[in-house]
Amino acid sequence: MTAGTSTIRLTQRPEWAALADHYEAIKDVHLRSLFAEDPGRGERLAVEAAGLYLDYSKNRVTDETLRLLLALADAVGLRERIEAMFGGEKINTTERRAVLHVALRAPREASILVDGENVVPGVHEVLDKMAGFADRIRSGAWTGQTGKRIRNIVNIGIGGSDLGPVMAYEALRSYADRDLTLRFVSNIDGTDLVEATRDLDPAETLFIVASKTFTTLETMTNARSAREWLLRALGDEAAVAKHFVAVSTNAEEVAAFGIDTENMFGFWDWVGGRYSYPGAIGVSLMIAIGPDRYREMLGGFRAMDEHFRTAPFGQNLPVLLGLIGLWYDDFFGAETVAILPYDQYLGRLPSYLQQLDMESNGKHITLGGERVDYQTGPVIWGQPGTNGQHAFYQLIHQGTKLIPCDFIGFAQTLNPLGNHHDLLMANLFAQTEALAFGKTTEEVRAEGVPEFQVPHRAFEGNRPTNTILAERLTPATLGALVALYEHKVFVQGTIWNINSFDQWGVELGKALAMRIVRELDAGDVAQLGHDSSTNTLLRRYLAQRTASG
Ligand code: G6Q
Repeated sequence: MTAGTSTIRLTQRPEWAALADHYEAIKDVHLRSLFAEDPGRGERLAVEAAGLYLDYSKNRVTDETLRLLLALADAVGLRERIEAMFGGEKINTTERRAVLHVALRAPREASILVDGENVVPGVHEVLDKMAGFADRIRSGAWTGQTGKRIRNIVNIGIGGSDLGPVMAYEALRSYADRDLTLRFVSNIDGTDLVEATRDLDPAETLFIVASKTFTTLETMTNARSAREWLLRALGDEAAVAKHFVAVSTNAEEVAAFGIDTENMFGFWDWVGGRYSYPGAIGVSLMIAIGPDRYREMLGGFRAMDEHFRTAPFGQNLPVLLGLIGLWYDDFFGAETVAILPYDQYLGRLPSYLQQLDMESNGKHITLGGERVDYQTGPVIWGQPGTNGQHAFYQLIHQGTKLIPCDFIGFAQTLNPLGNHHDLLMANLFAQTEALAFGKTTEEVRAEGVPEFQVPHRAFEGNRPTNTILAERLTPATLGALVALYEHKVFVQGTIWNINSFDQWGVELGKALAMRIVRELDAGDVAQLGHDSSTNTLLRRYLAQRTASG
């Protein structure tokens, strides 16, 4: 048995039963009472690490709730599981792999063994190679086939090989070399590649083909079309070596594509796709912000890793975030979590966290192979504030669903402009206040609101939020923030006793379409062997495809 895995069913544990009883006792307690009873609650239920301040006081928890949740974390062996992950044990049991994204940001002198071999020197070798390459692009020393310097970088990848780099590039845009144009192509819809390249000069364009397996249909299809686009302009096959590099674990396929494996940045099977951007998958980001800023980002990841590994659970940001999330998910029946960054640069963070969380904890089979009898991962969604306030916040305030929210904001803006930043942050603070405390009918009446509107303009409140505040959005802050959520997902997956590191549902999607692709190639409507709905849709598609042909 791997350290910390358990054979006791989660719902059979006394700690679970204690939480279920406790839920009955406090489910109707209002945040208004919790704050009234404890004037110091706002300062007390807060914790800070790696430059992030987490205020979790506006949650429907008491000291007893936290005590019971922490007892559950201890009972399932969370501490041992953390050590197992950091120690390189093969905790991804369905794929028999270690789970070592933390090694991607380990310091040079660290030692992490996988099958008796220290993987850290290899990590730094790749980081150094990436840095040398990034410097050559940034300085203009690396030129394209015609001798022109590279001004455009197009990352071709999907899922874990896209969402991390694009999110982090957008987040750190303010630190990027503005003379470089970065684009990210992921969708197999030809529109994505066509629109990304239409205004680019092929002689100044570098493609980074980012694919762990180097077999993913979308990425390989886009990479082949990109090569054709390049060769149409530059003619010479030799141009591929100057205009294509790869990030992959599959040297054979990279070479078969025509990319010099000298220009390949490697990673390892112990890094899951959605956990991979701090390593070679982030090479596009490193080109944009430069190796020094990139290393600062890794420092932020590392600070949160160390905090997660060493801080007592009661003061541990990822543990607290994970436990509080689980409290709503499993006991209040909350189905979703909203991620609401009050920073335009973090516009892609909700999509990134959506994959991180939903692909990791969207599982219903335990490590022991049984079906769970409790809820696992929530639906993750969100948009940057204040835009969402004018769209979907209505439902969060007055709808029938309980939606725990994470608000993320910064004390300083990277773009000072009049009083914009105070207005932005005032909205963040006001939203969390309104969600927690609401507005009673008496308060509404006292404002002189006509009686027929009173029930509509009252707010129940008691809607839970976390607030994460940092001084400024820097590469290090971003690293700490991403690591916070990675470890939060780990905490929850550990308690749910599921494998957060496989993704068989994604594998299914990769295989499913291939049969239909062959049928579309053949174009033979008589040979379709699906259900009547799929057959009819395919026939219609084939008929209209030809008609518009
Ligand atoms: C992530 C998933 C998935 C993966 C993509 C791309 O954890 O496994 O999103 O990253 O399917 O895979 P490749 O990098 O192999 O092209």
